[in-house]
Amino acid sequence: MTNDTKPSVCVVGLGYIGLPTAAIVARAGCPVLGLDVSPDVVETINRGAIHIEEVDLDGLVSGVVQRGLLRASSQIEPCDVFVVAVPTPFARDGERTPDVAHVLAAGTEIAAVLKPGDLIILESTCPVGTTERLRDLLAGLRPDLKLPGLAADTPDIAIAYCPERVLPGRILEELTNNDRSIGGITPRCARKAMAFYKRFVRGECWVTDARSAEMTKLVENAYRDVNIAFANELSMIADKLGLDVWEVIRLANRHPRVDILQPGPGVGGHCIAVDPWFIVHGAPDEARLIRAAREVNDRKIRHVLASAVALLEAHPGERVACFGLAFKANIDDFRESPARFVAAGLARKFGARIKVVEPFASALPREFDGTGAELIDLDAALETCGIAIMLVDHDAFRAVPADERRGMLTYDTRGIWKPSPGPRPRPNLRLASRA
Ligand code: SAJ
Repeated sequence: MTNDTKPSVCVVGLGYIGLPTAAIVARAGCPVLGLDVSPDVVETINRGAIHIEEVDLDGLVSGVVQRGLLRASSQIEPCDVFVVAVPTPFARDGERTPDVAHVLAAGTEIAAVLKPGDLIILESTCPVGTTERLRDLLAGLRPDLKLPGLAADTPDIAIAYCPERVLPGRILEELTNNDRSIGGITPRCARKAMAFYKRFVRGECWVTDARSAEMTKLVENAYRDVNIAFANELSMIADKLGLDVWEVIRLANRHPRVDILQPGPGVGGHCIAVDPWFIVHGAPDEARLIRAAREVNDRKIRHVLASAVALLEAHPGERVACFGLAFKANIDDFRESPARFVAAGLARKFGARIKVVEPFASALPREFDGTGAELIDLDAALETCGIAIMLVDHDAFRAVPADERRGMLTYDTRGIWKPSPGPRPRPNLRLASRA
Protein backbone atom coordinates (compact mmCIF):
# COMPACT_ATOMS: atom_id res chain seq x y z
CA MET A 1 0.00 0.00 0.00
CA THR A 2 1.53 3.35 -0.98
CA ASN A 3 0.63 6.63 0.69
CA ASP A 4 -1.80 7.76 -2.01
CA THR A 5 -3.61 4.47 -2.66
CA LYS A 6 -6.74 3.95 -0.59
CA PRO A 7 -6.28 1.05 1.80
CA SER A 8 -8.79 -1.76 1.83
CA VAL A 9 -10.45 -1.82 5.25
CA CYS A 10 -12.17 -4.59 7.20
CA VAL A 11 -14.50 -3.47 10.01
CA VAL A 12 -15.16 -6.35 12.40
CA GLY A 13 -18.57 -5.99 14.08
CA LEU A 14 -21.33 -4.02 12.35
CA GLY A 15 -23.16 -2.64 15.39
CA TYR A 16 -23.85 0.90 16.58
CA ILE A 17 -20.18 1.89 16.13
CA GLY A 18 -18.91 -0.55 13.49
CA LEU A 19 -21.57 0.10 10.85
CA PRO A 20 -21.40 3.92 10.92
CA THR A 21 -17.59 3.70 10.94
CA ALA A 22 -17.62 1.31 7.96
CA ALA A 23 -19.96 3.64 6.08
CA ILE A 24 -17.89 6.76 6.78
CA VAL A 25 -14.63 5.04 5.80
CA ALA A 26 -16.31 3.85 2.59
CA ARG A 27 -17.59 7.38 1.91
CA ALA A 28 -13.94 8.52 2.11
CA GLY A 29 -13.28 6.22 -0.84
CA CYS A 30 -11.73 3.16 0.85
CA PRO A 31 -13.22 -0.20 -0.15
CA VAL A 32 -14.70 -1.64 3.04
CA LEU A 33 -15.54 -5.20 3.99
CA GLY A 34 -17.94 -5.27 6.96
CA LEU A 35 -17.72 -8.45 8.98
CA ASP A 36 -20.56 -9.65 11.17
CA VAL A 37 -21.50 -12.99 12.73
CA SER A 38 -25.20 -12.43 12.01
CA PRO A 39 -26.33 -13.60 8.54
CA ASP A 40 -29.36 -11.27 8.87
CA VAL A 41 -27.12 -8.25 9.38
CA VAL A 42 -24.94 -9.25 6.42
CA GLU A 43 -27.96 -9.74 4.17
CA THR A 44 -29.59 -6.46 5.29
CA ILE A 45 -26.48 -4.38 4.62
CA ASN A 46 -25.77 -6.00 1.27
CA ARG A 47 -29.18 -4.90 0.06
CA GLY A 48 -28.35 -1.36 1.13
CA ALA A 49 -30.54 -1.33 4.23
CA ILE A 50 -29.63 -1.07 7.94
CA HIS A 51 -30.57 -2.99 11.08
CA ILE A 52 -30.15 -0.15 13.60
CA GLU A 53 -31.70 3.29 13.97
CA GLU A 54 -29.33 6.21 13.56
CA VAL A 55 -29.89 9.63 12.04
CA ASP A 56 -28.96 9.70 8.30
CA LEU A 57 -27.25 6.29 8.43
CA ASP A 58 -29.71 4.59 6.05
CA GLY A 59 -28.98 6.97 3.17
CA LEU A 60 -25.24 6.81 3.72
CA VAL A 61 -25.16 2.99 3.84
CA SER A 62 -27.39 2.52 0.80
CA GLY A 63 -25.20 5.01 -1.13
CA VAL A 64 -21.86 3.34 -0.37
CA VAL A 65 -23.30 -0.16 -0.94
CA GLN A 66 -24.65 0.96 -4.33
CA ARG A 67 -21.28 2.45 -5.28
CA GLY A 68 -19.64 -0.89 -4.40
CA LEU A 69 -17.57 0.65 -1.60
CA LEU A 70 -19.19 -1.29 1.28
CA ARG A 71 -19.88 -5.00 1.27
CA ALA A 72 -20.81 -7.19 4.24
CA SER A 73 -19.77 -10.78 4.86
CA SER A 74 -19.38 -13.39 7.58
CA GLN A 75 -16.08 -14.45 6.06
CA ILE A 76 -12.88 -12.50 6.65
CA GLU A 77 -10.65 -11.62 3.70
CA PRO A 78 -7.17 -10.09 3.44
CA CYS A 79 -7.27 -6.28 3.86
CA ASP A 80 -4.78 -3.52 4.69
CA VAL A 81 -6.52 -2.14 7.80
CA PHE A 82 -8.64 -4.02 10.36
CA VAL A 83 -10.91 -2.04 12.69
CA VAL A 84 -12.33 -4.08 15.58
CA ALA A 85 -15.64 -2.77 16.96
CA VAL A 86 -17.13 -5.76 18.77
CA PRO A 87 -18.97 -5.77 22.13
CA THR A 88 -17.12 -6.11 25.44
CA PRO A 89 -19.84 -7.10 27.92
CA PHE A 90 -19.50 -8.41 31.49
CA ALA A 91 -18.61 -12.05 31.95
CA ARG A 92 -21.44 -14.15 33.37
CA ASP A 93 -19.66 -14.56 36.71
CA GLY A 94 -21.81 -12.06 38.61
CA GLU A 95 -18.59 -10.11 39.40
CA ARG A 96 -18.86 -7.60 36.55
CA THR A 97 -15.61 -8.93 35.10
CA PRO A 98 -14.94 -7.48 31.64
CA ASP A 99 -15.32 -10.12 28.94
CA VAL A 100 -12.99 -9.50 26.00
CA ALA A 101 -13.71 -12.84 24.30
CA HIS A 102 -15.20 -11.13 21.22
CA VAL A 103 -12.06 -9.01 20.82
CA LEU A 104 -9.84 -12.08 21.03
CA ALA A 105 -12.11 -13.98 18.62
CA ALA A 106 -11.78 -11.09 16.16
CA GLY A 107 -8.00 -11.27 16.63
CA THR A 108 -8.02 -14.98 15.84
CA GLU A 109 -9.93 -14.35 12.61
CA ILE A 110 -7.65 -11.49 11.60
CA ALA A 111 -4.55 -13.61 12.30
CA ALA A 112 -5.57 -15.99 9.53
CA VAL A 113 -5.29 -13.28 6.83
CA LEU A 114 -2.69 -10.92 8.34
CA LYS A 115 0.25 -9.88 6.11
CA PRO A 116 3.25 -7.58 6.56
CA GLY A 117 2.27 -3.88 6.38
CA ASP A 118 -1.20 -4.35 7.89
CA LEU A 119 -2.64 -2.08 10.57
CA ILE A 120 -4.99 -3.32 13.32
CA ILE A 121 -7.07 -0.83 15.28
CA LEU A 122 -9.08 -1.80 18.35
CA GLU A 123 -12.04 0.53 18.99
CA SER A 124 -14.12 -1.54 21.45
CA THR A 125 -14.19 -0.22 25.03
CA CYS A 126 -11.69 -2.41 26.88
CA PRO A 127 -9.95 -2.86 30.20
CA VAL A 128 -6.40 -1.47 30.29
CA GLY A 129 -3.96 -3.93 28.71
CA THR A 130 -6.37 -5.47 26.17
CA THR A 131 -4.53 -4.11 23.11
CA GLU A 132 -1.34 -5.78 24.35
CA ARG A 133 -3.30 -8.99 24.96
CA LEU A 134 -4.51 -8.82 21.37
CA ARG A 135 -0.92 -8.31 20.20
CA ASP A 136 0.25 -11.30 22.29
CA LEU A 137 -2.51 -13.46 20.83
CA LEU A 138 -1.44 -12.51 17.30
CA ALA A 139 2.20 -13.18 18.16
CA GLY A 140 1.25 -16.70 19.27
CA LEU A 141 -0.87 -17.39 16.19
CA ARG A 142 1.54 -15.83 13.66
CA PRO A 143 5.14 -16.49 14.77
CA ASP A 144 6.19 -15.69 11.19
CA LEU A 145 5.34 -11.98 11.70
CA LYS A 146 7.22 -9.37 13.78
CA LEU A 147 4.75 -7.75 16.19
CA PRO A 148 5.19 -4.25 17.69
CA GLY A 149 6.81 -3.99 21.10
CA LEU A 150 8.13 -7.55 20.83
CA ALA A 151 10.57 -7.37 17.93
CA ALA A 152 13.78 -5.35 18.20
CA ASP A 153 13.68 -4.28 14.54
CA THR A 154 10.82 -2.68 12.57
CA PRO A 155 7.66 -4.72 13.11
CA ASP A 156 5.60 -6.11 10.23
CA ILE A 157 2.29 -5.11 11.78
CA ALA A 158 1.04 -1.91 13.45
CA ILE A 159 -1.48 -2.14 16.33
CA ALA A 160 -3.29 0.73 18.02
CA TYR A 161 -6.18 1.43 20.38
CA CYS A 162 -8.50 4.24 19.24
CA PRO A 163 -11.74 4.51 21.21
CA GLU A 164 -14.90 6.06 19.82
CA ARG A 165 -16.72 8.69 21.86
CA VAL A 166 -19.89 9.30 19.86
CA LEU A 167 -23.36 10.00 21.16
CA PRO A 168 -26.26 7.87 19.84
CA GLY A 169 -28.44 10.05 17.64
CA ARG A 170 -25.41 12.10 16.50
CA ILE A 171 -23.06 9.29 15.55
CA LEU A 172 -22.25 10.31 11.97
CA GLU A 173 -21.59 13.90 12.90
CA GLU A 174 -19.52 13.01 15.98
CA LEU A 175 -17.51 10.25 14.24
CA THR A 176 -16.32 12.91 11.83
CA ASN A 177 -15.97 15.95 14.07
CA ASN A 178 -14.91 14.69 17.52
CA ASP A 179 -11.26 14.64 18.52
CA ARG A 180 -9.75 11.15 18.77
CA SER A 181 -7.20 9.59 21.12
CA ILE A 182 -4.85 7.37 19.14
CA GLY A 183 -2.91 4.96 21.33
CA GLY A 184 -0.18 3.01 19.57
CA ILE A 185 1.57 -0.01 21.00
CA THR A 186 4.62 1.94 19.76
CA PRO A 187 4.83 5.54 18.45
CA ARG A 188 5.16 4.15 14.93
CA CYS A 189 1.85 2.25 15.35
CA ALA A 190 0.21 5.48 16.53
CA ARG A 191 1.50 7.38 13.49
CA LYS A 192 0.13 4.73 11.13
CA ALA A 193 -3.27 4.76 12.87
CA MET A 194 -3.36 8.55 12.78
CA ALA A 195 -2.74 8.55 9.02
CA PHE A 196 -5.76 6.24 8.68
CA TYR A 197 -8.10 8.39 10.82
CA LYS A 198 -7.02 11.57 9.03
CA ARG A 199 -8.78 10.17 5.96
CA PHE A 200 -12.20 10.76 7.52
CA VAL A 201 -11.86 12.59 10.88
CA ARG A 202 -12.02 16.39 10.93
CA GLY A 203 -11.44 16.62 14.71
CA GLU A 204 -7.93 16.62 16.11
CA CYS A 205 -6.08 13.33 16.61
CA TRP A 206 -4.10 13.10 19.85
CA VAL A 207 -1.35 10.53 19.88
CA THR A 208 -0.54 8.48 22.99
CA ASP A 209 0.26 4.90 24.00
CA ALA A 210 -2.31 2.10 23.89
CA ARG A 211 -2.76 1.74 27.68
CA SER A 212 -3.36 5.46 28.17
CA ALA A 213 -5.90 5.50 25.34
CA GLU A 214 -7.72 2.51 26.88
CA MET A 215 -7.88 4.25 30.25
CA THR A 216 -8.93 7.57 28.69
CA LYS A 217 -12.05 5.98 27.24
CA LEU A 218 -13.01 4.44 30.60
CA VAL A 219 -12.27 7.69 32.43
CA GLU A 220 -14.53 9.74 30.14
CA ASN A 221 -17.54 7.60 30.96
CA ALA A 222 -16.64 7.21 34.66
CA TYR A 223 -16.37 10.99 34.91
CA ARG A 224 -19.90 11.38 33.57
CA ASP A 225 -21.19 8.60 35.82
CA VAL A 226 -19.71 10.22 38.94
CA ASN A 227 -21.26 13.56 38.02
CA ILE A 228 -24.70 12.07 37.34
CA ALA A 229 -24.39 10.15 40.64
CA PHE A 230 -23.91 13.45 42.44
CA ALA A 231 -27.18 14.73 40.94
CA ASN A 232 -28.99 11.48 41.68
CA GLU A 233 -27.76 11.42 45.28
CA LEU A 234 -28.96 15.00 45.70
CA SER A 235 -32.37 13.98 44.38
CA MET A 236 -32.72 11.22 46.97
CA ILE A 237 -31.58 13.57 49.75
CA ALA A 238 -34.09 16.15 48.49
CA ASP A 239 -36.88 13.55 48.52
CA LYS A 240 -36.08 12.79 52.14
CA LEU A 241 -35.96 16.45 53.16
CA GLY A 242 -39.03 17.41 51.12
CA LEU A 243 -37.09 19.71 48.79
CA ASP A 244 -37.44 20.33 45.05
CA VAL A 245 -34.06 19.09 43.74
CA TRP A 246 -34.52 20.88 40.41
CA GLU A 247 -34.88 24.19 42.16
CA VAL A 248 -31.80 23.53 44.32
CA ILE A 249 -29.69 22.53 41.29
CA ARG A 250 -30.96 25.44 39.22
CA LEU A 251 -29.91 27.89 41.91
CA ALA A 252 -26.59 26.18 42.72
CA ASN A 253 -25.70 26.27 39.02
CA ARG A 254 -25.91 30.06 39.11
CA HIS A 255 -22.54 29.88 40.95
CA PRO A 256 -19.82 30.57 38.36
CA ARG A 257 -17.89 27.37 39.16
CA VAL A 258 -20.78 24.94 39.80
CA ASP A 259 -22.37 22.90 37.00
CA ILE A 260 -24.43 20.02 38.40
CA LEU A 261 -25.94 17.55 35.94
CA GLN A 262 -29.58 16.46 35.97
CA PRO A 263 -31.01 13.68 38.13
CA GLY A 264 -33.00 10.99 36.37
CA PRO A 265 -34.39 7.53 37.07
CA GLY A 266 -30.84 6.12 37.07
CA VAL A 267 -28.14 5.72 34.45
CA GLY A 268 -28.84 3.53 31.45
CA GLY A 269 -27.23 2.50 28.19
CA HIS A 270 -24.38 0.10 27.60
CA CYS A 271 -21.49 2.48 28.19
CA ILE A 272 -21.78 4.71 31.24
CA ALA A 273 -23.42 2.03 33.38
CA VAL A 274 -20.78 -0.53 32.35
CA ASP A 275 -17.39 1.08 31.66
CA PRO A 276 -16.67 2.39 35.19
CA TRP A 277 -16.74 -1.23 36.40
CA PHE A 278 -13.80 -1.95 34.06
CA ILE A 279 -11.79 0.55 36.11
CA VAL A 280 -13.05 -0.88 39.41
CA HIS A 281 -12.14 -4.37 38.26
CA GLY A 282 -8.58 -3.27 37.43
CA ALA A 283 -7.98 -1.36 40.70
CA PRO A 284 -10.66 -2.39 43.24
CA ASP A 285 -9.00 -0.90 46.32
CA GLU A 286 -8.28 2.44 44.70
CA ALA A 287 -11.45 3.02 42.64
CA ARG A 288 -13.68 3.89 45.59
CA LEU A 289 -15.46 6.98 44.30
CA ILE A 290 -16.05 5.36 40.92
CA ARG A 291 -17.57 2.29 42.57
CA ALA A 292 -19.70 4.42 44.91
CA ALA A 293 -21.03 6.42 41.94
CA ARG A 294 -22.09 3.22 40.19
CA GLU A 295 -23.84 2.09 43.35
CA VAL A 296 -25.63 5.43 43.80
CA ASN A 297 -26.87 5.42 40.20
CA ASP A 298 -28.10 1.83 40.51
CA ARG A 299 -29.74 2.65 43.83
CA LYS A 300 -31.59 5.53 42.20
CA ILE A 301 -33.43 3.08 39.94
CA ARG A 302 -34.71 1.14 42.95
CA HIS A 303 -35.57 4.40 44.73
CA VAL A 304 -37.72 5.48 41.77
CA LEU A 305 -39.48 2.13 41.60
CA ALA A 306 -40.19 2.14 45.35
CA SER A 307 -41.46 5.74 45.24
CA ALA A 308 -43.74 4.95 42.29
CA VAL A 309 -45.08 1.83 44.03
CA ALA A 310 -45.89 3.89 47.13
CA LEU A 311 -47.73 6.47 44.99
CA LEU A 312 -49.77 3.82 43.20
CA GLU A 313 -50.67 2.03 46.42
CA ALA A 314 -51.86 5.32 47.91
CA HIS A 315 -54.18 5.85 44.90
CA PRO A 316 -55.57 2.42 44.10
CA GLY A 317 -58.32 3.54 41.70
CA GLU A 318 -56.18 5.38 39.20
CA ARG A 319 -54.87 4.21 35.86
CA VAL A 320 -51.19 4.91 35.49
CA ALA A 321 -49.24 6.16 32.47
CA CYS A 322 -45.50 5.48 32.42
CA PHE A 323 -43.94 7.98 30.04
CA GLY A 324 -40.94 6.48 28.23
CA LEU A 325 -38.96 3.24 27.97
CA ALA A 326 -35.78 4.43 26.25
CA PHE A 327 -32.54 4.79 28.21
CA LYS A 328 -32.48 8.49 27.39
CA ALA A 329 -34.34 11.16 25.45
CA ASN A 330 -35.23 10.96 21.75
CA ILE A 331 -33.70 7.59 20.91
CA ASP A 332 -35.22 4.18 20.24
CA ASP A 333 -32.65 2.30 22.32
CA PHE A 334 -34.29 0.42 25.19
CA ARG A 335 -31.25 -1.59 26.28
CA GLU A 336 -30.15 -1.25 29.93
CA SER A 337 -32.87 1.33 30.45
CA PRO A 338 -33.88 2.42 33.97
CA ALA A 339 -37.23 3.62 32.56
CA ARG A 340 -37.94 0.19 31.15
CA PHE A 341 -36.93 -1.46 34.44
CA VAL A 342 -39.27 0.79 36.44
CA ALA A 343 -42.22 0.46 34.04
CA ALA A 344 -41.84 -3.34 33.90
CA GLY A 345 -41.60 -3.52 37.70
CA LEU A 346 -44.85 -1.54 38.00
CA ALA A 347 -46.51 -3.71 35.33
CA ARG A 348 -45.63 -6.89 37.23
CA LYS A 349 -47.09 -5.48 40.44
CA PHE A 350 -50.10 -3.53 39.17
CA GLY A 351 -50.96 -5.34 35.92
CA ALA A 352 -53.57 -3.76 33.67
CA ARG A 353 -53.53 -0.48 35.61
CA ILE A 354 -50.21 0.25 33.90
CA LYS A 355 -50.17 1.93 30.48
CA VAL A 356 -46.93 2.77 28.73
CA VAL A 357 -46.36 5.65 26.31
CA GLU A 358 -43.26 5.34 24.14
CA PRO A 359 -43.31 7.06 20.75
CA PHE A 360 -40.20 5.11 19.72
CA ALA A 361 -41.73 1.65 20.36
CA SER A 362 -44.20 -0.32 18.25
CA ALA A 363 -44.73 -2.98 20.95
CA LEU A 364 -43.87 -3.50 24.59
CA PRO A 365 -40.69 -5.49 25.34
CA ARG A 366 -41.08 -9.14 26.22
CA GLU A 367 -40.90 -8.74 30.00
CA PHE A 368 -44.31 -7.02 29.86
CA ASP A 369 -45.92 -10.18 28.40
CA GLY A 370 -48.69 -11.54 30.58
CA THR A 371 -48.72 -8.50 32.90
CA GLY A 372 -51.81 -6.92 31.32
CA ALA A 373 -49.93 -3.65 30.76
CA GLU A 374 -50.41 -2.06 27.34
CA LEU A 375 -48.74 0.42 25.04
CA ILE A 376 -50.98 3.42 24.37
CA ASP A 377 -50.46 6.72 22.64
CA LEU A 378 -49.79 10.04 24.30
CA ASP A 379 -53.29 11.48 23.83
CA ALA A 380 -54.96 8.35 25.19
CA ALA A 381 -52.70 8.47 28.25
CA LEU A 382 -53.47 12.11 28.91
CA GLU A 383 -57.19 11.48 28.50
CA THR A 384 -57.56 8.31 30.51
CA CYS A 385 -54.83 8.08 33.16
CA GLY A 386 -54.91 9.73 36.57
CA ILE A 387 -51.25 9.16 37.47
CA ALA A 388 -48.22 10.09 35.36
CA ILE A 389 -44.81 8.51 35.97
CA MET A 390 -42.42 10.60 33.87
CA LEU A 391 -39.35 8.51 33.06
CA VAL A 392 -37.82 9.78 29.80
CA ASP A 393 -37.53 13.41 28.72
CA HIS A 394 -38.45 12.84 25.06
CA ASP A 395 -39.21 16.10 23.21
CA ALA A 396 -42.75 14.80 22.57
CA PHE A 397 -43.34 14.68 26.33
CA ARG A 398 -41.70 18.03 27.05
CA ALA A 399 -44.07 19.58 24.53
CA VAL A 400 -47.23 18.55 26.44
CA PRO A 401 -48.78 21.76 27.80
CA ALA A 402 -49.37 21.82 31.56
CA ASP A 403 -53.06 22.26 30.83
CA GLU A 404 -53.30 18.84 29.20
CA ARG A 405 -51.79 17.21 32.29
CA ARG A 406 -54.02 19.14 34.60
CA GLY A 407 -55.20 17.11 37.55
CA MET A 408 -52.85 14.18 36.91
CA LEU A 409 -50.85 13.08 39.91
CA THR A 410 -47.31 13.36 38.59
CA TYR A 411 -44.09 11.69 39.67
CA ASP A 412 -41.49 13.33 37.46
CA THR A 413 -38.05 11.72 37.59
CA ARG A 414 -36.68 14.08 34.91
CA GLY A 415 -37.82 17.44 36.18
CA ILE A 416 -39.64 18.42 32.99
CA TRP A 417 -43.20 18.35 34.32
CA LYS A 418 -43.97 20.30 37.40
CA PRO A 419 -46.79 18.66 39.38
CA SER A 420 -49.97 20.21 38.07
CA PRO A 421 -52.34 21.19 40.86
CA GLY A 422 -56.03 21.73 40.39
CA PRO A 423 -59.21 19.73 40.19
CA ARG A 424 -59.58 16.69 37.98
CA PRO A 425 -60.53 18.12 34.62
CA ARG A 426 -62.41 16.03 32.09
CA PRO A 427 -65.78 14.64 33.06
CA ASN A 428 -64.96 11.26 31.45
CA LEU A 429 -61.64 10.77 33.23
CA ARG A 430 -62.92 8.85 36.22
CA LEU A 431 -65.21 6.73 34.06
CA ALA A 432 -62.31 5.94 31.76
CA SER A 433 -60.00 5.11 34.61
CA ARG A 434 -62.48 2.58 35.95
CA ALA A 435 -63.25 0.99 32.64
N1 SAJ B 1 -28.19 11.06 32.30
C1 SAJ B 1 -28.75 11.61 33.44
N2 SAJ B 1 -28.49 12.91 33.73
C2 SAJ B 1 -27.70 13.69 32.95
C3 SAJ B 1 -27.12 13.13 31.80
C4 SAJ B 1 -27.38 11.81 31.49
O1 SAJ B 1 -29.48 10.94 34.18
O2 SAJ B 1 -27.52 14.88 33.28
C5 SAJ B 1 -28.45 9.64 31.97
C6 SAJ B 1 -29.19 9.43 30.64
O3 SAJ B 1 -30.58 9.59 30.80
C7 SAJ B 1 -28.80 8.02 30.30
C8 SAJ B 1 -27.38 7.93 30.84
O4 SAJ B 1 -27.21 8.99 31.76
O5 SAJ B 1 -29.61 7.08 30.99
C9 SAJ B 1 -26.29 8.00 29.78
O6 SAJ B 1 -26.60 9.01 28.82
P1 SAJ B 1 -25.48 9.99 28.22
O7 SAJ B 1 -26.15 10.89 27.27
O8 SAJ B 1 -24.74 10.65 29.32
O9 SAJ B 1 -24.44 9.03 27.52
P2 SAJ B 1 -24.52 7.82 26.45
O10 SAJ B 1 -24.49 6.53 27.19
O11 SAJ B 1 -25.55 7.99 25.42
O12 SAJ B 1 -23.10 8.04 25.72
C10 SAJ B 1 -21.91 8.08 26.49
C11 SAJ B 1 -21.12 9.34 26.09
N3 SAJ B 1 -20.03 9.56 27.03
C12 SAJ B 1 -19.83 10.75 27.64
O13 SAJ B 1 -20.56 11.70 27.49
C13 SAJ B 1 -18.62 10.86 28.52
C14 SAJ B 1 -20.59 9.19 24.66
O14 SAJ B 1 -19.76 10.29 24.30
C15 SAJ B 1 -19.81 7.87 24.53
O15 SAJ B 1 -19.34 7.67 23.20
C16 SAJ B 1 -20.74 6.73 24.87
O16 SAJ B 1 -21.16 6.90 26.25
C17 SAJ B 1 -20.00 5.42 24.68
O17 SAJ B 1 -20.27 4.74 23.68
O18 SAJ B 1 -19.10 5.12 25.47
